[in-house]
Amino acid sequence: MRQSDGTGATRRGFLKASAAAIGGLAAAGAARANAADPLITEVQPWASGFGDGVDATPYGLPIEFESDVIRRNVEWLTADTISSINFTPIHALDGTITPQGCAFERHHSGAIELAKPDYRLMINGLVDQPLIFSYEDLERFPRVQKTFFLECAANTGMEWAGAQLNGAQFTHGMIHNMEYTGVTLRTLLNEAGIQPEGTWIYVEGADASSNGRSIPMEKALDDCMIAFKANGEALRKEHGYPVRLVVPGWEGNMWVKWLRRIEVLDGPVESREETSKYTDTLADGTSRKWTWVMDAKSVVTSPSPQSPITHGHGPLVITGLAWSGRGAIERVDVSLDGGKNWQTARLAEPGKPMALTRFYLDVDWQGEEMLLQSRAIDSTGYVQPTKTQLRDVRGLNSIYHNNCIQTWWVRPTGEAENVEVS
Ligand SMILES: Nc1nc2c(c(=O)[nH]1)N[C@H]1C(S)=C(S)[C@@H](COP(=O)(O)O)O[C@H]1N2
Ligand SMILES: [Mo]
Repeated sequence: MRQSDGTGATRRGFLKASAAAIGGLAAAGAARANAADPLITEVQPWASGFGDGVDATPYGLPIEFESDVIRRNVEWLTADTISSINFTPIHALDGTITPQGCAFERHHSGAIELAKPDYRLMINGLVDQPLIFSYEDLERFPRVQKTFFLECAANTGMEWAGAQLNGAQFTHGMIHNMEYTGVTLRTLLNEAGIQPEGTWIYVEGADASSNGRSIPMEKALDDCMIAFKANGEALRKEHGYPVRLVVPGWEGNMWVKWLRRIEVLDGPVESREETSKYTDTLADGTSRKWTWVMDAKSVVTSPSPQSPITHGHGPLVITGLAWSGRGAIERVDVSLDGGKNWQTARLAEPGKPMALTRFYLDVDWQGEEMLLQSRAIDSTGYVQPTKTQLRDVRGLNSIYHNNCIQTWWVRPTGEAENVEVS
């Protein structure tokens, strides 16, 4: 395997060298411009008339050729689509921002329609002055903007006992990454005035499930956000329009959508919430709970089962995503041989705390079988564990918080499959 250093100059040299190596045939990555190519020499239908006028789609959708880049669910996972989940098509995306339209959804009682004039947010409990905010009130507080990933604690949860779902979308797609605009939770809590005994908050949504959750005050005052915009535009209905809670780095179930109430309390509310559901089984049969932070994790998004290699031998871009709820991604290593040898991947941009980081590894693929893996290392020095290492601690019966290294078996045909290596 050869690897370019990622600079344009090297890459051009690399393409030229591989063209020469295969004796003047069309090089992988670029064809010689000597054969007549009708797409170059002939006038095409799209150049023989006019295209659409400016108002054809006042709010644009992806072009029809991209119609398979959509959220998908796995029908047998849940009884219906109301209390259910679907998955982000991470195998088909690049960069780090997830467009809202294909960002996975998780609802306990369906996505509700709540108009801004009907929106209210109440802060009560152990505060000096209980307050009720309208949507317009929220817009008048000093605003902040930050990008964070949201990962459902159940992401990769079907993979504990063995390689199961064939595609990065299904194994790792309960994640999205958006640029949020809103106000800090600290600003609103301080507006109400937290009393000294107020050490926890209980947050709930306006939907029938309410998705009530307890959050320690330390986290609430640290970096939580009351968000009303995502990726520059209003939150979509399915992501909590008009207002959702953002809890950076912590499991998705705490990011309450359609946020309606924040109660300041002197302890967690256990009976009313689902904390008991979100426990992690350990190898010795005991359980742990309140594992809120999402540990460092990564996955190769392409090539992968839904994104096979279709372009033949030569230059191949291996790419994927890495993230950590404990800080920024420092480094990502990629292995082509199931974890025996590792190469350091190139980060598209330096990692941002608690946000997705894109990595690339440019290789010269000559049709050899690969056992593709990626391994994330975050700013705390934590290294993403292998599946075996994780199972030694957590056993086979866990659901939540599976952050192990994923393996794709890439065959000489370029097709890929979800596998495990020992
Ligand atoms: N009000 C409310 N908030 C909610 C939920 C819900 O059902 N109702 N689901 C939670 C869970 S389990 C997850 S993983 C995230 C999913 O957010 P998303 O639908 O924007 O992807 O929302 C959380 N917030
Ligand atoms: Mo979740």
